[in-house]
Amino acid sequence: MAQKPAAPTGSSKSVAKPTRPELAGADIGGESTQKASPVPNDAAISFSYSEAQEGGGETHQVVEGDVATLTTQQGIPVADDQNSLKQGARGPTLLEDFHFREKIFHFDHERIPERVVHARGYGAHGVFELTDSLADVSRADIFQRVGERTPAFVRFSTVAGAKGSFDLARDVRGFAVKLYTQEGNWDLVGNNIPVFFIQDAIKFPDLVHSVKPAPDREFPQAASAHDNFWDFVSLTPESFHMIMWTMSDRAIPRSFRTMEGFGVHTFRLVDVDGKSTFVKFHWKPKQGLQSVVWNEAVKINGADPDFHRRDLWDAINGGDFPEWELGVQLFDDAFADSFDFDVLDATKIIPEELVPIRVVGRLVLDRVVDNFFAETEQVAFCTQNVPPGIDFSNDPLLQGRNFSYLDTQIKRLGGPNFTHIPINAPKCPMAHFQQDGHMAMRNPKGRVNYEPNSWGATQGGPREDPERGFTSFAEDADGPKQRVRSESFSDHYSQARQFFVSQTPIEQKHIGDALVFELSKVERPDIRSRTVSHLLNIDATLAATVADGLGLTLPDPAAAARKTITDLPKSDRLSIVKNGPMSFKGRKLGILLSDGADTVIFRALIEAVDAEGAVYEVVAPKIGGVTLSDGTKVAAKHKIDGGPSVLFDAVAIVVSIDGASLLSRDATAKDFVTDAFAHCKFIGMNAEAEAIFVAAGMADDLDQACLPLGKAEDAQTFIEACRDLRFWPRELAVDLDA
Ligand code: HDE
Repeated sequence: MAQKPAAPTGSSKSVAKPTRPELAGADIGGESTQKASPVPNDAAISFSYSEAQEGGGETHQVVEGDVATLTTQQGIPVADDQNSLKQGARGPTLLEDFHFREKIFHFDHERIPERVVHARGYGAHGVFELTDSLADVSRADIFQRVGERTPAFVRFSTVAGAKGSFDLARDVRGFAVKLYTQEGNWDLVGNNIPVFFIQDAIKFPDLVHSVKPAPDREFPQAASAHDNFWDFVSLTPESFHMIMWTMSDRAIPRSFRTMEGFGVHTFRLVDVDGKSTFVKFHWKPKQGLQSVVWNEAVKINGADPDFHRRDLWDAINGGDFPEWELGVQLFDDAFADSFDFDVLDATKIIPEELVPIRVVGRLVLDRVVDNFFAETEQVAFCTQNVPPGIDFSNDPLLQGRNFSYLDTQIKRLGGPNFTHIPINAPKCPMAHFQQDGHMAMRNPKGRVNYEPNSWGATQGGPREDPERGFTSFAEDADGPKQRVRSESFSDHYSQARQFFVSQTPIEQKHIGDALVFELSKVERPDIRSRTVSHLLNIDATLAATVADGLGLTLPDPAAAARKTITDLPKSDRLSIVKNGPMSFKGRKLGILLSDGADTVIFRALIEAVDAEGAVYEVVAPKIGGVTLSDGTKVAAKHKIDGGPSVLFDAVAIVVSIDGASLLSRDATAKDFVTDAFAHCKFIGMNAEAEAIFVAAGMADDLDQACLPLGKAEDAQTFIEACRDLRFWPRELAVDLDA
C-alpha cells in the first residue's frame, strides 16, 4: 500500500536564544553565552525564499493558514513529497512526475566549483566606521566623514585545503573584506600575513600546484609538509620571508578574531587634485593576537574540524562582536626611493617602527549569514574593485591579481552577471549598458542600450561623469617591453632574518619546530638540505637547530643574489606574544566536573568567567550532566571524550573524590590533563583533581600555572592568571626540542 504523505509540521522554526542561567537559580546550563543580542538569524527560519530584485529582495510564500504549502519551483502546490509517481504500487516510476524530476534535477546541480584557492572559508556581515578622515590624502567617499558607517562583508579562509578540509591547517589565512561604499564596492582582498611567497603573478599557478595535493595521488590535503611544496620554495629563494611567517604561529591562529589582516601590496590613495600617496592597509584585532601550538592544532582538527567557523559563529551570536581597527601606513615617493627594499615587492614589509600606523576606522562583525551558500560561497571578491580615490601600484603581483579575480568569478559563478547576486551587488545606485548573459536579474528598461545616443536626459540612460568618475593616477610609465625581475627585488633574506630575530624565544622555537616537522615529512634528503641552505642565509642558529632536528649535515649556504643585511632593527610588532591582549575576554574556559563537585567553587568560577567577558563550557563523564555537592544539576556541553582540552583556552577541574577516581581510570580524562599541560595552558584544579594528574603520570610535574581552586576567592586569581593565555616557560622546560 502506498504510504500516506506526512502532514507538514510547521512553516517556521524558532531557534530559542540560550539565556545565561541565573546564578542564584537551581539548575545551570552547560555553557555560558555572552550578552544576549537580537541577531536576526535567530528570529525564525522560514521556508520562504527571496528573489534578487533591483532595490532589494521580495519574499514569496504560498501560505494556507499558518503553514506554508510546499510547492515546486514553478509554484505548483505539492500533495505528496514522500513517494514518486509509479505505475502501480510496485511498478516503474513515471517520467510524468514533474515534481520528482525537478527535485532530483535541482539537487544534481547544487554544487558550483569550489575556489581554486581559499576554498574553505567563513563569512560574516559587519560595518566599517570611519574614525579619522583621510580627506587629506584620498578623495574616496568612504574616507571623508568621521562617524559614517559603511556596510561590510568579510570572508576568512585557508588557502591550500579543499572546501571540506579542516580549519587548523598550517596555512595562510585569507582576510577578504568587501566594503559597500557609496561609490561602489571596494574589495580589500588581504591575508593574515603581510608578505607573499612570490614576487610575480606568473608564478602563482606553480606555487599553488606545488602546495595542493599532487596530481597523481590527490594527497596530502591542506598541508605544506610534503616534497612538492618544499621543492618549489627551496628553488624559489624569494619565498623565504613568507616561509618564516608560515612556519611561525601566525599560520595556526587561535581564531579568526585573533588575526591581523593585511592588504599586502602597496596601493595608492589619490586626493581631489590627483596627487598620490602610497599606502599599506592593516587590520588590527581588538581581541589581540593569539595562536595555538602545533600539537594542539593537529588535535583540534580531529576534535572539531570546524573550530574557527564555530568560534566566529558563537562569538557573533553571543553578542561578542569581533572588531578590528583599520590602520594605514602612508608614504611618498621620497620614502619609497630611500627604503632599503622595493615597495612594489610583495615579499617585503615596511616595519611599523619605520612608518607608523595611522588608525582611521574600525570594522565590527555583528551578523552571521542567513545562508552560507548564498553569501559566503557566492561572494566574489575582485582586487580590481576600487572606488575613486584608491588606486593600484605597479606591484606585479597585484597587477596579475587584477586579471585573475574577475576571470575566476566568471567560471565559478557561471557567467558575467555575478554582480546581480545580492551579496555582490553594490548598495549604491548603478547604471550602465551591460546586458543579458546567463541569469541576468537586472535588466534595462526602454529602447536605448548604447551611448553616445541622442535620446536625451530622460530616455538616453546614464552618462559618464569626468568629475565623479574613477580616474587612474596619471603615473609616468616608460621603458622597453621586457620579461625581467627588477634588481631592486633581489634581497631575499634580510627581512626573513628581521622577522626571525624579532620573535620571542618561544616563538623562535616554534619556527624551528615547524621547519623540522615539515621537512621530516619531505622524503627527498636533497630538498631538506636545500631548504636548510637558505636558512643559513637567515640565521645560523636556526639553520643549525633545524639541521640537527633532521639529523642532517649542515650544507653550504645557498648562493644569494644579495648578501643578507644582518643589522635591520628588531620589530616588536612582528611578534604575537608581544602583542597579546593581556585579557581572557572572548576566550573559553573548559570546566571538567563530576557528580558531587563543589558548588561554591563552580559558581565562583563561572562568576569570574562572566566578569572577565569570557565564556565557559562544562565537560562531564556523561552528557546528561552532573549533580553538584548541593544538589544543583549542571548540564554538560561535552561528554569527556568529545570535549578534549584542546577546545579550550584554559581548563578548570573541579571534581569530588569519587569523581576523581572515576575519571582517573578514563584515558580521555587523562589526555584532558596531559594535553592542557603540554599546551602550556593555565589549569585550575581543586585538591581532589590531583588524583587524575597522578594517574596520568604527572604527579611531579605540576607547576605555578596549575592553580589551586580550594576556596571561592581562588577562582578570581585563576582567571586573572589566564590573562597571560599560555604559560610558555613550561614548554621550554619540558619539550625535548627546546
Ligand atoms: Fe588570491 N586568489 N591570488 N591572493 N586570494 C583568489 O579568487 C591570485 C594573493 C586572496 O574569500 C582567487 O575568488 C593570484 C595574495 C584571498 O573569496 C584567485 C595571486 C593575497 C582570496 C586568486 C594571488 C591573496 C583569494 C581564487 C598571485 C593576499 C579569497 C578564488 C598574484 C593579499 C577570497 C577567488 C575569498 C582568492 C588569484 C595572491 C588573497 C584565483 C593570481 C598576495 C583572501 O582569483
